[in-house]
Formats: sequence, C-alpha cells, structure tokens
Amino acid sequence: MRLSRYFLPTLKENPAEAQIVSHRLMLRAGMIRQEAAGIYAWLPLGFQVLQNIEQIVREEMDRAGALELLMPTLQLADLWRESGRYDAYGPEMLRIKDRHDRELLYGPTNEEMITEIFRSYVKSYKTLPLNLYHTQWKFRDEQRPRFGVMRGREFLMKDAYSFDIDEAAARRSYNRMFVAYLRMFARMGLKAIPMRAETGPIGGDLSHEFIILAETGESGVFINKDVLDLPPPPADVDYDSDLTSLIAKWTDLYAATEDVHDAARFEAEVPEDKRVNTRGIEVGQVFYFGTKYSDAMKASVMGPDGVDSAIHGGSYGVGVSRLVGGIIEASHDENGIIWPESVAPFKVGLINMKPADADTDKACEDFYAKLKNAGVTVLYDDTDERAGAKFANMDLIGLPWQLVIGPRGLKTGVVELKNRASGERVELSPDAALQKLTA
Ligand code: 5CA
Repeated sequence: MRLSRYFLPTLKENPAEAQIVSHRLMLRAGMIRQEAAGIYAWLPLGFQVLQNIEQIVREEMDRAGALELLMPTLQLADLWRESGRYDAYGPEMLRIKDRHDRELLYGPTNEEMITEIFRSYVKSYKTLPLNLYHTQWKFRDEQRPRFGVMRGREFLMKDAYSFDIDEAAARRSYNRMFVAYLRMFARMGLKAIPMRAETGPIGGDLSHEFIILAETGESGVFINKDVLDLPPPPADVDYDSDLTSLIAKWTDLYAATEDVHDAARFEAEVPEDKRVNTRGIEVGQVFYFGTKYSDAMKASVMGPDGVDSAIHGGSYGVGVSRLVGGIIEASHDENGIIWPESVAPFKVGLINMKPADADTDKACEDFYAKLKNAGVTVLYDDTDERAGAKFANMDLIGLPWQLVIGPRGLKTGVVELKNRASGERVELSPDAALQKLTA
C-alpha cells in the first residue's frame, strides 16, 4: 500500500478525551473514529488489525473442532422471553420495534438464538459433541462506556456455544476451549491468565476469565506470579486427548479476580514473594452452565439408552475489538504502538527518504514490488513529508520493521532496517534486507 493513496488520518496532538494509552494511540494512529459514546467506526489501519485478530481466533477455534456460522445482530424478544432473560437483562439491552410493532433487540450475546437453532435440528446424541461459533457485533448499553474500544457499547465478540450429552462431556468441551484460548492469546503476543470468575448474567457455576495484566485494567486480580512463566500449549496439541492435566498446570496456581478472591486461601497457598495483586483486562471468558438454557427452552436429545435428556451447555466469549486496545496496552512505548508481527496491519514500513530522487525512487519501487511479490505486507511512505515526520509517524503506527532507503546509503550500497520493538538499526545490503524480511 502506498501511503499517498492510503487513508491514515493521524493526529499530532493527544486527544483530550482519551484517558488511557491505548485509546490515545488508537485515535492518534487513525485507527478508529468515535461516532457516538462507545460506538466506533474502524478506519483502514484499525480495521486491518481487527481482522488479523479475528483470523487468529478463527484458526484456533477451528483447530479445536468448533464450527463457524453467522447469526444476525437482531433477535426476537420472544426468544428471550423463553429463557426469562428478556426482563432480567435490564437497561443494558437495546430494545427495538419494527414497523409491524414486533419487538426486537440488538443481541448482547446469543445463548437463546443458538439454543433455538440447535433444538430445531439436533435430536440425537450422535450429533454431539457440537461447538458452534461466530464473530459478530454485539450491543450492550453500558452505563459507563469508556477507554475507547475497551468498554464499548457496540463491540465485536467471538462467541462459541457447546452442546453435550452430559456434564462429563461438557467439561471436555470446556477444556478444549480453555486450551484454544491459551493458544490464541499467546499467538497475539499476550500473556492471558485464566482466573476463576463469577458468572454474572450468563449463569452457571464454572467460569474462567482470561485476563492480561495492565494497570489500566478494570478488574482487580490476585495471582501467584509463577503462572506468568507457564508455556502456552503447542500447535499440535491433541484436542481429542484428555486435557485435564494440561489445564491443571494453570488452575493449580492461584489466580482469581477480586469478585471471587479468597484471601485466606491466597495466603495459605502462595508464598509471600510470589503474591501479586494488580489489575487486568478481561479479553475472554468461558462458562459452563449445564442445563440452564436447555431446560428453559426445551433443547433435549435422545441418549444411547433411548431416553431424552436436556443438553449440557457452555459458552465462550472473546472480546475481539477489546483485544485491539488490550494488545496496545501490553505493547507500546512513548513513541507509539509496537505491534506483535502476528496482528500488525503491515509487516514493513518502507520509508523513501528523498522522493523525486531518481535512484531512491527506483530502489524503493523495486523493494516495494519484491516485498509484495513475496507476500509481505508493506506500507510504502512515498510522500514528500520531512524525514523526521515520517519516522515519527512510523513509530506511532508501530509496524514491526522500518526499512529506510535514501540517496546517501544507496551510494555505498546499503539500506537501513529498524526493528520497532528493540529500536535496533542495522545497515545492510538491499539483498540481505530483502532476505531478512521475506524469511
Ligand atoms: N455469552 C458469553 C460468552 S460467549 C458472554 O457474553 N461473555 S462475556 O459477557 O464475558 O463477554 C465476552 C467477552 O466480550 C468479554 O470477555 C470481553 O472481552 C468482551 N466484552 C464484554 N463486554 C464488552 C464491552 N462493553 N466492550 C468491549 N468488549 C466487551
């Protein structure tokens, strides 16, 4: 992509309304535009990151055996009356009437709708286990939308729903999601710690929140700091195997949100030098709620013994749009964002130090074409801004590599490659640079 043809409305000044660094940087880097309180338009740079995150989530969900579908944002109120949640959900739910006076709502989550789909088609245990998911916009009329995409009113969530014949099978489904979550967050460069948590309006008695540590987070947390050193499960983890011992490595170490924190246990189990009490950002939550929805909505299947019984369910959410802010909270410096390569909007920022200089233009065009041909995503700054402004802009938007090409270096046959994360700069031949970036 040529910067001269891109839409990157960066801001020089810090926006006054942004209280935390990720919100500030997302506005300054031209990633989002606020349209109303807690409602954002995603501009090209922000949208690319959002899509990259969604894709990692998708790959790990698919690897764990879940199946993607897409449910609508609007739902019938009557469906929610069946579960009893239409009234229970309160003012957070956006209620709408259509021209025929039918009551609709903008979905805050999809337990009811997926249960309705399930019960319409599945009659036998032979179809189980089943895990269906989608990534779709949600609306929750939060009392205090704040911190940009962290607590929005409209936000993008991946939500998955598992269906099983009994509790033991449902716990296996829960475990598969638990492992998939450890993997997806690690791939985004995050240390997301599973913590015992309350279930809130989703219900049930077993739940974990996946939380990344950050001072700006909304949740107070208590952990044994050894949990930060646990390695994520490998890519070839066998989802058909018994995952309990893998999961026990994580759940055996104390980690709890303040809502369920047990001070006596914390002190008894965790040596003093390993106790950490800090704040964190919840990027995902998993629930096992048994037959809460299947009882109310009559979703049952015939078991091997010929007897019908209510299915056991779980639901599994990931805050896809919140993650964009969460990753920035975890990875930035005073100059701007530092994207992990896996979610970066472009891998390389190519800086032309002297546009209109024939040799420099030629070298840049050549690089640009070769990188693109090799499948490397590149943002080519071909504008005639000052060099200082170009560097500041590239630091702000945080692409993992900056490739600087100017007449002086070209005379001695070198280009400069800067690693955004370490700040390290090396001069090397164009061929060596190309090799490094396409390896
Ligand atoms: N039905 C369940 C699981 S699918 C559910 O809705 N869970 S949740 O309420 O915990 O939401 C899932 C994830 O969405 C949260 O972990 C959080 O990362 C994200 N999320 C929730 N509310 C917001 C919000 N207002 N703004 C941005 N992200 C949010």
